[in-house]
Amino acid sequence: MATEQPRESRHEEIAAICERKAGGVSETRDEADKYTVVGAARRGTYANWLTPIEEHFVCHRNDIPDIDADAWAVSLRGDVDADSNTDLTMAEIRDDYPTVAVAHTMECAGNGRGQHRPETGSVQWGYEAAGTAFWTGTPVSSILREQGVKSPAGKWLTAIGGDPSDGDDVFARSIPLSKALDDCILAYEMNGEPLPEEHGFPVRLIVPGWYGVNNVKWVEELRVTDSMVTEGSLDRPGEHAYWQQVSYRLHPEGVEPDALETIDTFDTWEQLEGAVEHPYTFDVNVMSLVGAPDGESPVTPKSDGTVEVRGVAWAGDDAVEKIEISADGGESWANGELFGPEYTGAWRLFRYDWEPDVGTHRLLSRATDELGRRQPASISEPEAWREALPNDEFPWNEGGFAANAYEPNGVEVEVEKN
Ligand SMILES: Nc1nc2c(c(=O)[nH]1)N[C@H]1C(S)=C(S)[C@@H](COP(=O)(O)O)O[C@H]1N2
Ligand SMILES: [Mo]
Repeated sequence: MATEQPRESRHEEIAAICERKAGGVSETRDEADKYTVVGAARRGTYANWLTPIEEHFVCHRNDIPDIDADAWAVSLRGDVDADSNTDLTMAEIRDDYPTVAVAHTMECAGNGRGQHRPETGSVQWGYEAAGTAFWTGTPVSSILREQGVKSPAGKWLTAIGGDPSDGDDVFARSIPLSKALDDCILAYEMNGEPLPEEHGFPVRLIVPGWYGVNNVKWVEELRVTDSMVTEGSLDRPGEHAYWQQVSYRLHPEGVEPDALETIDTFDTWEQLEGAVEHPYTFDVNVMSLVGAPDGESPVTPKSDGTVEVRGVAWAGDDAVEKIEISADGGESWANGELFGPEYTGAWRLFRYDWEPDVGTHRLLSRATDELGRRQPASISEPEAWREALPNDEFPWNEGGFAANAYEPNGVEVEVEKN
């Protein structure tokens, strides 16, 4: 299958992106040499709420398409008004609908894959494939309402990327129509700048709080359907369902998940708890990262003996309720304080006044969301599947998706005498 082939041009693309991003990102190891993957170069990215474009990770499989924005159109297909199987130009998308901005924490579903033991292959992300930006664009609901789409019950929206496939697979991803109508947008700006080409110029889907893969870049078609994309369900050549039904699903080693037309539970964690046998990566699992101290240089406590620990915590489209910090390997935990902007789908900042002794310590952060889900300690052995979560472990899975264990993300900090 084409998706297993290395891609020659990725090295050039990565070099060009790193140059444009001026040191804010660095290349991530890709065992299979397929993806364009750069991640935040420094832990300090996670000491701030807004991620500058320069520090925002990039992840995609095919070459960035060469696009003439004036000629670009987004086709509306499927279960929409028959006489308006329309193609929307960029000018129409910008001018004929309300303009909104949403804050969204983008996290690649493969973030943390590099923490799986044994290794899983593919892109070996540590924690650097996450960032929060403001995305400006048009509500999907405004566009679809005009097409006569009203009730989302049981329906799906499939977004198709215009990136030229390396083989014959189409980059198509389906999300429940209820989510699409709730808060998704077609975005054409990122942090107030025109969308950079590597982030989806001229237009991409933003699915607030859901894993990166759902946020289709270079969107050329939106299709309202009764089921998720399955093989042969799009009226175009090529393989349609690879990115929805084969890749980006959680399963033990050697398992080929069944392609499903629909599921009732989109919450990734609920699927993982058993609601869906081999979960799809939709909303993001609860996660946190310490951004400061960053471990790159020693810290000196202030005159009152404290060091401010600062970071970010997120839980997809659920709210973060609690953040805890440990400096003794998880033996004891102290509550940190959540502060700063509070948008559905974007992370919160946290802080904690740490009173360390002189010496070297490893700081851990652990978040809990409003539904009481807490980051597990570590990633399990490959054999554990349903047994992992009750043991405070994240289940090792063959594709290395959706990991949110806290131990692998700890930071070693040297504290000097003040
Ligand atoms: N068309 C298209 N959209 C895509 C991809 C892709 O390969 N093709 N990669 C997805 C994945 S896996 C991720 S993690 C996000 C990353 O978005 P970013 O590069 O803007 O950070 O884009 C998603 N959208
Ligand atoms: Mo991703």
